[in-house]
Amino acid sequence: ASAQIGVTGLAVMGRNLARNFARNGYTVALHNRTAARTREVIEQFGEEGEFVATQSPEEFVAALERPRRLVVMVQAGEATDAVIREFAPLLEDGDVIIDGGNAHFADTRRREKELREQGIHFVGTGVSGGEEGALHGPSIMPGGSEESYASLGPMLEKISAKAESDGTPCVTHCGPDGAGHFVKMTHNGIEYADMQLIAEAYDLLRQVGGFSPAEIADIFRSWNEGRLDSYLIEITAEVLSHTDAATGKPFIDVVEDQAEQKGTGRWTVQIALDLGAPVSGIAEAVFARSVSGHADLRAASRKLAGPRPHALGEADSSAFCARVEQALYASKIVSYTQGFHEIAAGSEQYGWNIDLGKVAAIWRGGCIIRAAFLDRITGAYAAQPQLPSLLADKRFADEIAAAQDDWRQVLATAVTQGVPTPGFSSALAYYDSLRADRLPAALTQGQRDYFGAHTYRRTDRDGVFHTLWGGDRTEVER
Ligand code: NBP
Repeated sequence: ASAQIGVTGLAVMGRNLARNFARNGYTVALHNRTAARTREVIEQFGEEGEFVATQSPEEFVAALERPRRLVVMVQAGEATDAVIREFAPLLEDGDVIIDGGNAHFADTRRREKELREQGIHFVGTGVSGGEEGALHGPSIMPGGSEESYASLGPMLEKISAKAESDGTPCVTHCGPDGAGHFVKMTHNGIEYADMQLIAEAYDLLRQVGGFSPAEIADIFRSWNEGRLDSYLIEITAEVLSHTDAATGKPFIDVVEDQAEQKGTGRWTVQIALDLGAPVSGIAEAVFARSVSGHADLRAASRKLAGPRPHALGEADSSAFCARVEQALYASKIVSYTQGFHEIAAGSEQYGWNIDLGKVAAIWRGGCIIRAAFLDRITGAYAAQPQLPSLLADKRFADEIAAAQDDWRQVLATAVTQGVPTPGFSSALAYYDSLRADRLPAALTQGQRDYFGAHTYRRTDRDGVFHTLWGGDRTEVER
């Protein structure tokens, strides 16, 4: 046995992670269900480091130093269970299986428990950054036992991305069992919200601002020099400035406007509903993709009454552009506030004790939502580890205060002109709901008590009350 780590599942993610380990000086055992893929990796990349190619699970396990560390990088779901069933009987006490796929955290909790009973550590690990990240340094979100992290952590720290501002490795032990995959799921939910907000900014600049895709690319490039500096803004500019070779048109105009999804955004919303965490921005982002995909419904609705957006005059459009930047930034603060709320709620529900500041810190590099903004969130949690909400941080609150007039104006324009802005709008609604002195929830409680005797609490004294709506309307205490 000579390999410090092994990777089974050598499609794009697995092979690139294996190469990353090898490039960092580790000897890496390789395995794949279809052996041809293993040979291919050796042929193409064998020179990059020390690999041990293996043909069977037995050979793979035998190639690993103890405690064995096996990274499973196969399709999430049934394939992961199949691989675990195949390998677990070959392992011994203290060995570690690392699932780097996009597993649902509930599956990870189940697998961790089953394997723990067999003396095997199971580390459900979020890996973000796509294939490039896997090769050059992803953001890594491992869960599992403390003991497994002690053996695995230093290796993950070596292959991970490093935060640009201070060189910290973008990996942290998120917490027990499903914590890592939960953090990764929420990362993806926030990614959905970020993408939706950027899409709305683009749409407004195009339809109301009257800018061309190339001009909007330049606007995003300039935003990328400021507080919105992020990977997603950077690639947005690249996509918008690209010209379709076949037609000579802007690439954005030849792509069908129906967004697809693989499911992690949807999970984030489903779980948030169970936890009672209001992630309205992420939900709107998931629904916006879903609305876009309903081609028939959209075709049947195209003639519905309403304004058609028209471009502002040139002088107005540059002021509008600055306002859209404010709206985008304020909405972004809200969507991160909501995402971190969900992580806190999950951590509380499952007893994970997740350090939100560390989560923000490991998203600063390697992953899709990496951004200068995450340095700010890291700083906010460093200053106040028990921060109840990002909006409770003075700097964020001040920034929203400064942005809100523009944010409201942008929305007023969007509504008047008939441009859909579910992300911007829901972010502002959330913000105003939190600020409100009184919410109409009091009426909701009254209605619930009326039709279902669901009871209510009073503002002026403790206790649970019900009004005899069908009788003389006296109040009784329950
Ligand atoms: P895929 O998700 O396309 O999975 C392909 C791999 O799974 C191949 O190695 C395949 O083996 C193996 N596999 C399957 Br399918 N069924 C199997 C079974 N029953 N037993 C053993 N092996 C089986 O690969 P990927 O895109 O590299 O992603 C790997 C994991 O990483 C996924 O969970 C994905 O969600 C996650 N992820 C992907 C990205 C990304 O950007 N692509 C980012 C972050 C995380 P074969 O060669 O024999 O068919």
